[in-house]
Amino acid sequence: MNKIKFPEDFMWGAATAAYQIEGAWDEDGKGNSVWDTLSHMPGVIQNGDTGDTAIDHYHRYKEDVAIMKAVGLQTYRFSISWPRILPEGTGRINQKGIDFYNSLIDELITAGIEPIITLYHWDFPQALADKGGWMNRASMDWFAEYAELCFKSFGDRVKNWITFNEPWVDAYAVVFLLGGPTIEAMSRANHISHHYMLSHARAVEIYRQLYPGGRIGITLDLSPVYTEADSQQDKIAANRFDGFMNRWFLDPVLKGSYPEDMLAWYREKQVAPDIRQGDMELIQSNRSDFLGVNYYSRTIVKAFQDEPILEFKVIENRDDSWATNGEVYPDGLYDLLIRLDNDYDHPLLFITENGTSFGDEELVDGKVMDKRRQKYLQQHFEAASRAISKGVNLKRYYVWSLFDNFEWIYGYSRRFGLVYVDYNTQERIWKESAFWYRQVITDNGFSL
Ligand code: IFM
Repeated sequence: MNKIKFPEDFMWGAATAAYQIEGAWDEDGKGNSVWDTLSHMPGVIQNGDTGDTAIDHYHRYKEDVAIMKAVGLQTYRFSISWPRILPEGTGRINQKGIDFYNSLIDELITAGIEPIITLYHWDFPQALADKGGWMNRASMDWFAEYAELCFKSFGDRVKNWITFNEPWVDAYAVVFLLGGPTIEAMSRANHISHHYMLSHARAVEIYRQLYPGGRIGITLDLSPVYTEADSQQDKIAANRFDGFMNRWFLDPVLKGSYPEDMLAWYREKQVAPDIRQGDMELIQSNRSDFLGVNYYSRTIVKAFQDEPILEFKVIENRDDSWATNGEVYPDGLYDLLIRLDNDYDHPLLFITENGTSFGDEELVDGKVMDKRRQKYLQQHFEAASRAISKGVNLKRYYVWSLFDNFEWIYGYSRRFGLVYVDYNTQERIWKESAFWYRQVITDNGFSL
């Protein structure tokens, strides 16, 4: 039997996000987010689901922290709902929102669980969306105001911060949902992504002035890219996909500049962002302390000249009978971690999300026998351990997710949790994988 052991200082955790678990969508003075708006539009979310109640974490956070403690989590990643503390996005502060997060943080610390906060996990204030949202260059001032309020309210106890979750999905997914990149859609997404990078840099700058001893980074959804054939054209396409999804964010946050090849490509295609004087200096002087990696799957691409802007085609490689969020490919995590270590000067890495969901998960006799999830996690933990043994500076692992929750446009149809939630009663029931994870944490490893 092969024993996998993690380093002494390695930390195990789980992750969630505000809109996906909190509920209480219009309680205690909270403002609306774009997800409140979207989920109330008929036909947008599967089964007409909304995050109105979600898993009612807003009212049940004490019970939920007790579950985290029982599972043995050493650290917990959650996000703040921007409109819960700033109902109009800027200006007026909602003290009840601040109180909620203070209580949650205190509860975590009392339970011996280290909090790590994501500032922005997609639930953008509707009031700011009405002012042009992230397309508006003023968004970096809005975000700076919000970030500063969070740092000042919670920074005495929270020492690890994530500015953005998966900016690529937030900026570019729409491009694909609407049927592929047009000049207008790509140009828009590139503008938005530049505003994310500026907002990130501003938040890093503010945080460092306030709390020089803490750490601040960003979470990117990264996908290692492969080709099916060995052709030169496909390799060029793979490099472009890598530039489009991975390097477009990795380079600014870790190196302080955009990848030259992508910038030139976007300029040629007339979809480049509007980079103004001083922007790159701001980005350059506020690089991240750590990188949060969300890994779900790899991407296989081939050259496709008929696609007018990016000239690649993603080859569908899903295995929906097995899992959602793509093919199960643990070696991709290994390849990705090694690549980050090599190309970005040995950065401090946290896996801020990794996990899987099944459409057919059921409670039978009070139990959820999710051996598939356990296998999935075990394979990915093993890949992470292999990367660590090669010298990669990976220090934390957050499973997505602790609880079943609202999976965006899929509503409640996909269950990612270690803990099952009965959405009728809000009862939390440990899946088999939660018991297994508790043992992994206790042993700081497992046997294969
Ligand atoms: O649920 C999402 C999360 O909000 C962001 N990363 C991927 C997860 C699973 O799809």
